[in-house]
Amino acid sequence: MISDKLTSGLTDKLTQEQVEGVRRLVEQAQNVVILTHMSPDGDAMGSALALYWWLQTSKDAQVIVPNAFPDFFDWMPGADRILICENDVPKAQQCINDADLIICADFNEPKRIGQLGQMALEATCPKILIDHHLFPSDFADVTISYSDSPSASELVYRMLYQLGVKDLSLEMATCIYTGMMTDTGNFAFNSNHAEMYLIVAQLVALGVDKDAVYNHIFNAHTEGRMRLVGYCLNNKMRIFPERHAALIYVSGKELYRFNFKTGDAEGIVNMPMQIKNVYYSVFMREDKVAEWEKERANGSKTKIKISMRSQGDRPVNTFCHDIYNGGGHKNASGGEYYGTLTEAVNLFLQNYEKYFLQD
Ligand SMILES: [Mn+2]
Repeated sequence: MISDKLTSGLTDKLTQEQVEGVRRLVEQAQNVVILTHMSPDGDAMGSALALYWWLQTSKDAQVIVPNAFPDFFDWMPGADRILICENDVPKAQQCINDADLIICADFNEPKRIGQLGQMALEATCPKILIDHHLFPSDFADVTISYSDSPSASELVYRMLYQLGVKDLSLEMATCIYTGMMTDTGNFAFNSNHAEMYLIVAQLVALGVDKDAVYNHIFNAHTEGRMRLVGYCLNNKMRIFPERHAALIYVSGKELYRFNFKTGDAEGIVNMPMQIKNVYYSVFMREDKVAEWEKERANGSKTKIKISMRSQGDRPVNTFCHDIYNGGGHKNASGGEYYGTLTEAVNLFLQNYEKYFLQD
């Protein structure tokens, strides 16, 4: 049970209209599908699975993700019940056809999640969006979008709290904690929010083993990943001192040498910022063009995935938006480029001085 002692001081973030909207749509639904974003991270998994554990006590609930999630999320409660759309498109379509409510967690635009997003847009049932990315598209019946919230998982907690859900199960609490922890780099960025720690206190009181969650996520890498990190930092990192920037780019061939698996590149983009005076970091890697992307790829066989990070008042989302058809948060953004790695790197070299501050 949520203890009043630990939550006194927690303000209501959601409006009454949002809370009542969710209450009404959830009450009316029997078959709920929960969707989250491509290449699911801890917050995507955490927010979606927390919603799943909440709903499954009284309804049929199914989490569907567009593509596979990294192995280091296998331990999460409910991870084994997730449907991966890419592996079984007809089944995903069937679930969406049967749904009488769709909840979208941790993404702002259905078109960003490939064919699964298209299915969701075409579905006639009501939709709820719960997210913390900028510029949500207007497709949901209830839109809970707060870009100042550090994680979608925290918004799920706040929503449940405001709905008056008092008995959070350990599964729900663990999933919410995982999302809060991963989207803040274990409370190292986006984490100057006093109320965040009231929620963490509550989750720990509910039984979450936060040390174990940390170990599951941060101390569970493959040997290949560890060696890839070493290679990237030693052989591939370029520093641009006059713009306080670092760039790492790796080809598919290089990744193959390290037995690359989904999730193995996670967090590499953050590492160059451990260097004094480096405030911008860019990581690029080659990827295959997925089936559903073929049209967008316009004949290209490779896609370059671009991640950018920055510190403080140095936005990277405009760079990602303007040059790499992406976007995201001010200090954490991503984009993509269909073509060769060299072309993507050249675009960076041609533009970084325009977007990155000198001091
Ligand atoms: Mn998130």
